[in-house]
Amino acid sequence: MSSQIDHLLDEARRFPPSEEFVAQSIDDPALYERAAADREGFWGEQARESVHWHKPFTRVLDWSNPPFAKWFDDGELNVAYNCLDRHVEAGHGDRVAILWEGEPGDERRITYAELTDEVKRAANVLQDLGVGQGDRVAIYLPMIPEAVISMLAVARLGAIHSVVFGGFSADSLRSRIDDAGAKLVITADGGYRKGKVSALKPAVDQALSDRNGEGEQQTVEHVLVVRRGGNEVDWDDERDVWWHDVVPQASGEHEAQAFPAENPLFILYTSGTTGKPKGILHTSGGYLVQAAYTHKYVFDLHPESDVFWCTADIGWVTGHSYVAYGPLANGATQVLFEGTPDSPHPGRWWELIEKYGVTIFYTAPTAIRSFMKLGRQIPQKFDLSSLRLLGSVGEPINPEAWMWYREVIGADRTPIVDTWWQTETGAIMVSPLPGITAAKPGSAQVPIPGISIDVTDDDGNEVGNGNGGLLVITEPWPSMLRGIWGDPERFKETYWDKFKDKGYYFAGDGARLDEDGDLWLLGRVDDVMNVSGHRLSTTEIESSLVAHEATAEAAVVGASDETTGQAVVAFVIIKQSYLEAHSPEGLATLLRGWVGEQIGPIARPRDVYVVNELPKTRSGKIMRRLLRDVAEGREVGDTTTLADTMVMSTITSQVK
Ligand code: 6R9
Repeated sequence: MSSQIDHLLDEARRFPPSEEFVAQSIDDPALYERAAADREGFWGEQARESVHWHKPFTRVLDWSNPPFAKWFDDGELNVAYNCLDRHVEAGHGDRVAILWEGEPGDERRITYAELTDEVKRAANVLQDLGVGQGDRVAIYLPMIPEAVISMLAVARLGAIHSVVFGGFSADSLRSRIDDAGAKLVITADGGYRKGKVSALKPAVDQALSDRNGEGEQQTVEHVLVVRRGGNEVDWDDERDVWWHDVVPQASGEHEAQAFPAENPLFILYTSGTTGKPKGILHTSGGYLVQAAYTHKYVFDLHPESDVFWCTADIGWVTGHSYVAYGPLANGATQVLFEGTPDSPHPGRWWELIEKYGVTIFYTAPTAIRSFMKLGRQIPQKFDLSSLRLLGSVGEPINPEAWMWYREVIGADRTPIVDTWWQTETGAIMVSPLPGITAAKPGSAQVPIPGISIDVTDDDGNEVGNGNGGLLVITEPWPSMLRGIWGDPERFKETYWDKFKDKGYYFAGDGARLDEDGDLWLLGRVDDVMNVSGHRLSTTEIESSLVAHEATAEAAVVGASDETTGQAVVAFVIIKQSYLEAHSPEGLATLLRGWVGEQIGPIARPRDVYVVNELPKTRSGKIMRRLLRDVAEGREVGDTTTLADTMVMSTITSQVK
């Protein structure tokens, strides 16, 4: 990738933590030293520090059969006990675990003692419904406390959950239920979304009735239904059970049994670029250790005083590791919110930060950019002075958005941690440590202590500082995926075959190392374009477009082009003030010229389309594949994982 243009790498701004922040921070440079001196020993220490073991492990890592790792494998633990009972036993039962707010504004404040009690009851109910160690339970719920309670109840029994986004269709739900062979589905009648009740139960009914072909085995025995929306639902007396009929009545006594460290904890489906979704499998000990360790040090957590808020849905891996497991394993207090950022008004998130005194806030660049579009006057109406640390996850955060986040939300004072990781990695892998690292806008910077990452060429050779290539993980890590559910071949093929000789994990992301050795993520490798023999990154051109005052959001794709091989095609959302004063043609000329100046003529988009929305998944990732279809004049492909399936027809009509 040597012919890439190094525009992003010119970033010269540095933001070291303030003296005040450093003075109170738990981050310690010795973490890096200890991890570098004895990696496995370091993980052993973290595992003993952050997790309670019913039976201590004697071996940290078994890597005798790569890529199938075993961590802490002769140890035994109960994941739910670690997130609940032990905090109560340590005298923190009265500490608030969850500050929940529903979309209509209803509230629930749940202490660790109450949460423990509720999970014990739910675990007893699940047991009565036949759930035991190793059984799969599908969870299809809105962001209500029962979502977290269900996950923990499943974990408590040594069973395996598979959380499916509440926004996914009956079809997606059915394929996930079938692939995992789920025995039980936990759902709700409906949940609130943008002022209305959006029904969930009908999708479950449909998923369980649509049996296509004879081969399909119905594995689901029961559906446990939480009443949330109050909407009418169809009922199957044999199969369906109301949560409120059984959980409050169940016994509050439930002793957590210990399970082996490698007992599976969850399956989470992630869309592949081709083919059916992959069921990413995580196990108990290593996953919990790294989720807790990263939540503690990356967010500089003070569990007795911080109020943490991760805005991710539990249907995303970020919701697993930084809503359910990390914060609860660390005994933190956190906000859980059912609604969307802009309902009933565009300042809803900032209002919640003010109301609950949130100190650590973790969200996605897509959300930050949409707030930028609305303007700083909205957050400025609220008191955000409780915030002391901000985090970003899900995509590269362009320097422009990073600066806005820091200045407008963080009062030009809070550190920002840009955290790189994946469903497959289970927990954060690359991130600044806020009490130590001098942050650089747009760069995720350095592997956290204990993690070994490199950037290599196609043959696995290090590219060295100042160069770009492929992001690889060179050593196994505790929260690594243990496989793809039911498909060990695909697991090897997708992640390990590319660098088989070296034994590296291939992440599928392009990255560059700058002269300081800091990492810059460039997007999925499939999104890299080749224009007249130059490899250009979508991220870089998007960052340039967003750096122009007129642009609120941008997505760039490579479309086949007779002369240049591929051509840069940009889809941009323009800020209202510019939209009123300029024609779409004028704006396209303006932005083409801007990118040409900022990066170089080779990066100048062939086409710039002004649109009012971009196609995104529920976790906020732009689906460039669909835009490529539009740019190449093809029929638009599969849109089932989009948050809003109407977006593509709007874009297609705007482009014509
Ligand atoms: C946690 C999560 C994983 C992919 C990953 C990469 C992108 C995530 C990022 C980032 C740049 C960051 N990604 N965090 N890119 N900077 N800080 O997002 O998991 O949904 O599995 O997505 O997201 O491309 O490979 P997942």
